[in-house]
Amino acid sequence: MQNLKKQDPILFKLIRKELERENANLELIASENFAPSSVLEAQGSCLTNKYAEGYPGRRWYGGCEYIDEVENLAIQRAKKIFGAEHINVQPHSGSTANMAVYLSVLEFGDTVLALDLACGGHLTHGHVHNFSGRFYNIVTYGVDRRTEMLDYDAIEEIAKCCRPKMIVAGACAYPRIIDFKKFRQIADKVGAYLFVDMAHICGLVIAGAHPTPVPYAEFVTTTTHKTLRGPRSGIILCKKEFSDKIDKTVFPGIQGGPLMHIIAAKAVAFKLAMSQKFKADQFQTVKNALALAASLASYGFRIVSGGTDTHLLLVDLTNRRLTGRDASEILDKAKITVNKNLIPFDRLSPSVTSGIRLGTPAVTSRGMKEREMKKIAQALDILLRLGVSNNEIISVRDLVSAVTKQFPLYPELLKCKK
Ligand code: DSN
Repeated sequence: MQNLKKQDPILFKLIRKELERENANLELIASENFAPSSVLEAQGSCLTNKYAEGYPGRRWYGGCEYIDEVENLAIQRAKKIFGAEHINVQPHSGSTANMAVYLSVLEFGDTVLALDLACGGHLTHGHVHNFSGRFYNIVTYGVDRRTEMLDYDAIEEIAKCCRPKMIVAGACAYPRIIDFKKFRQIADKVGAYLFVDMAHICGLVIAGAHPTPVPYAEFVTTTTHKTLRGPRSGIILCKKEFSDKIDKTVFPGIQGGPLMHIIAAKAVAFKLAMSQKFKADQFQTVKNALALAASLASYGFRIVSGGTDTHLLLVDLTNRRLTGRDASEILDKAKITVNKNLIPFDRLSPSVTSGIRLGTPAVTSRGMKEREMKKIAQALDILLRLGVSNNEIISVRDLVSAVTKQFPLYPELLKCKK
């Protein structure tokens, strides 16, 4: 980044500081990860210069011969890793991917059945201020009060009652395996489309560490930057019969020119996702989440639903007399990054919360294993107590520093002159 350093030293410094922060901190936000350098390079390439409205072979601009090859490569690779009939790689984000699915087959006012945000759903699954909550009649299902897991019989009852045109499955803060086959059966019983947002578990699905929704759902969307470890963006997978509708809704329906540098970076991420290393990392991500949950439970933390099957866990802090907001602030001081999160049937507001969400994708990408998860649990046990002292925070910061130094991030970038 020597040109950036010369021409915009202020911005160069900020990027450098963020690089150092990412390297020095323990990143436990379940939706974050570290894109490989090859993904960053494709994102930073000259493809950012090119307008390419339309689709390969059908563009509104000249000069798209290489751009077409880039997009086709991304599509072919995605088809291979997901086994999908049709792929649109142009959505700028997970939210626009979701918007395109709704707009392709629903009318405004149609009923959509989706997971309640308070039980782990996403904004685009019906939040009152989001387009989804404003355009559609959203009915929600939750988790069972006792098990804190999805209750498919209860979901079926709600579906039979509200007769949705679409059922949305998928979550941001649900730690258990989602049974997509059961969702398909429910959708069939009420004549609804099934739409799965697999953003969080995408990498696990590719590796076979979580069952795939692709055979069961008409529509599947995902972001590409979470467990998949690609650039910040989204894609849509659908059955062939909906390919025209989806493509037309993405462009010209809701987007103009595609971000070709990002599509190129997605193609790189899809290639890397075919490797044995990627597969092993995804299984290790789950093993690490299991180890972290078990270790935290041994310190007396209550893990929502009693554990995890995936890359994330929710920790209820009620018995520690801390809120999620307090916890996240304390952890920040010791360079451990998490997010506060509602737990099912939370009595606190979304900006305070009774819990935190922890995820293992980013620490696993750095090479950490069960041994480090035990150290992280020990650090959380020290920090998440009412009245933790400054000395304790400093001692954990030293522990974090020792662990992160063992697993350097982007070493070639850090070596560059400041
Ligand atoms: N905001 C993301 C998450 O943190 O789960 C979902 O898009």
